[in-house]
Amino acid sequence: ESSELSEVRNYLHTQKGDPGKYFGEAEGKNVVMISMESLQNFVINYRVNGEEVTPFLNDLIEDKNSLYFSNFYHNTGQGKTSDSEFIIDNSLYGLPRGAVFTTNSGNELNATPEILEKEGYSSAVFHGNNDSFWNRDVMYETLGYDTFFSKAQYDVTEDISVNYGLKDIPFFEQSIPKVKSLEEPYYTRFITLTHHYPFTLNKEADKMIEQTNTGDGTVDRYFQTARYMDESLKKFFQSMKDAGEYKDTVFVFYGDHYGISENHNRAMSEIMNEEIRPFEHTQLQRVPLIIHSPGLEGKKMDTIGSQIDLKPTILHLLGKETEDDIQFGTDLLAENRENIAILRDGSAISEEYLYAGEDDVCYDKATQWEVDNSKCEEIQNKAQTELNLSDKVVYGDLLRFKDEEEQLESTPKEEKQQKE
Ligand code: GP9
Ligand code: MN
Repeated sequence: ESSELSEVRNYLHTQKGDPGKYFGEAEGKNVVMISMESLQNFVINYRVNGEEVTPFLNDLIEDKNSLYFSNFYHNTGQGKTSDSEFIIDNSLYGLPRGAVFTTNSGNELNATPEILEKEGYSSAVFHGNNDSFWNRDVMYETLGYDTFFSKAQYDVTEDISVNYGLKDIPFFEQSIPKVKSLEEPYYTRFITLTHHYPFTLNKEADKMIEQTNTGDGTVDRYFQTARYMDESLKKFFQSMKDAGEYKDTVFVFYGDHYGISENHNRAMSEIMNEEIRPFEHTQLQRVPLIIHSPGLEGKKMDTIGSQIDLKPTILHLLGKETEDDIQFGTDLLAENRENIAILRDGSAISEEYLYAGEDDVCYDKATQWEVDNSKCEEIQNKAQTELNLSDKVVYGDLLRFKDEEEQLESTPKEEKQQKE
């Protein structure tokens, strides 16, 4: 059994990116992860009738203390938001079908909250929906979270709800005293909700920009709810400053998954001013990633990466080595990492090529032309290898063998020989 884990480990040992110059730059700081519902990267700096959709995020990207990644992809599958949470906390892929949160919530894992607990961190998740949605109440125990502030801990009235639950602005407002109650340093995730399909708002005051007019209601409403969420982030950021929770904190804003599916390609081609081929569709799987902390040296990065890379990136920022971890991602800030993103459908993106998995087409990125599939063979195979190995870890619950192996490794040689 645990020879399977060795197979994974052997593969991963050839894939490492060394911690870069940002290692330890946020040591001892709180971590605030913000899951931005359905936010795709194309809305960044996009304007509707001259008005920015995400004015707060656009400004934050320009801040001298912000790192912005413009080639950052989501890796999620059917588990949507829950997949993004799983991927980010474990640096393992979600599953080809179903949601790990519901199918494998009893697995042995080595998630970020558990790792940071050993460094003296507390941990919490904040979300305005029922605690059992996506089996979160069960899975957060497995991931090692201390506290889950869900709908029951918020004052949720119809007046301040829309769609799935509490609106983002009151959600963040009510979260502030809860954050203040946490023991520092903390590792936290805030999961927004209002910018969720079918992108509806129920108060005129919440509609801060016009809709677009492609005639596709989903696409047209998308910009309005995105604008509302952006406003909630702005208010939250300011409130954290006012509450004295800013100075010692690193903020990680990330999009959880796409919001506009390929069923809306006609309207999207109008929005993007280009035909949506498998190439553009794959590029639309980019989601925003902004890492911000006072004192951090900001930069715009064109590094190609994905959610799977966040765990080592964050742990390295906090000054925690990860070389013995079973993780499929690499530190986005490492200098020698391979520039690649692998999506759950088998798509893969490198600097030179883009392989669109579902359509089995290969593109040269520089010309954006379709090229012979052999050009993508290398990244296509790498994607298959990684997804298969990660699936083995999850389906086989292989991390339960990790501690055993580590004990063997740390046993003095003679004793080890006797054991064998
Ligand atoms: C539900 C929210 C949305 O609580 O996280 O989930 P999604 O449908 O985006 O996976
Ligand atoms: Mn979501």
